[in-house]
Amino acid sequence: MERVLITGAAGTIGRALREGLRGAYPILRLSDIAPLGEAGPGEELVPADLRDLAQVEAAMAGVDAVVHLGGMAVENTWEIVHEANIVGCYHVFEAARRQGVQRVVFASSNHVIGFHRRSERIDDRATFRPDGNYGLSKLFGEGLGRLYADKHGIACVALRIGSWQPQPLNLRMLSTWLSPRDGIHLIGRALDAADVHFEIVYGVSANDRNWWDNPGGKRIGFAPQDNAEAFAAELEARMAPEDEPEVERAFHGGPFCGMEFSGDLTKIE
Ligand code: 15L
Repeated sequence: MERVLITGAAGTIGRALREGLRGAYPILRLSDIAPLGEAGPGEELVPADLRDLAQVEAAMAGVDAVVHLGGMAVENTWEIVHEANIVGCYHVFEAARRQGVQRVVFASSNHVIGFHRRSERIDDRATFRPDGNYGLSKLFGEGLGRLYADKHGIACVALRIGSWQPQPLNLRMLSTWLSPRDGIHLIGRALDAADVHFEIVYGVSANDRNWWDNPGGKRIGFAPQDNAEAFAAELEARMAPEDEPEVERAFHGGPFCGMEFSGDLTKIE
């Protein structure tokens, strides 16, 4: 692979990836609407607004693979999520098709399956249970990945990222934590693995309390090394499960499930 594009390269994961993939491919092309600083050796900077298809297409010219991290990374109003993650993500896949890009690595999220109960262990075939506008937009992105793989032959790996943090910050993250080291390795495998058509892979470290089986991860050679359990004693000394509101601690998606919740907890299987 000669040239790899990263959208959202100025964001948290984007900045870590810029460092982590340095030298892995001859050219790393970085794109964002936020400032990207100076181009380093082997880097190209191509700013683009995901809401503008022509700009996204220009950023995609001559690219072999794209890691799509851009857009809204947390819950927000429908209008904002729609523009950034529905329209923006469509532009990424459509620009990739028009420019002959071979592979899209799509940063999806655990919030696609957020309303599964924590008592349930799931895998990549679990029913979609989005927990807000953001989760719904990631579900749409996974749908785009599937469509463009089947209809246009663009390989796609959708990464259902858990909690990308330097270390777990609360008890939920003892299950959902993805260390930056494992995250960079994961994205590298998603770019380099052979024989990919469409895969859904959970982005989670080797946590003892993990809720997600990951056959797609095995298929692409993802072998996480970090385990959130190393932080468990310290977190449990400071926090109790009951500190999490009832709705949040019932489901995989945690706080996203609790936002604007007006449902009936007893009716959610
Ligand atoms: C995500 O998808 C978000 O981007 C991030 O901000 C966290 O909320 C994470 O999920 C999580 O579930 O911890």
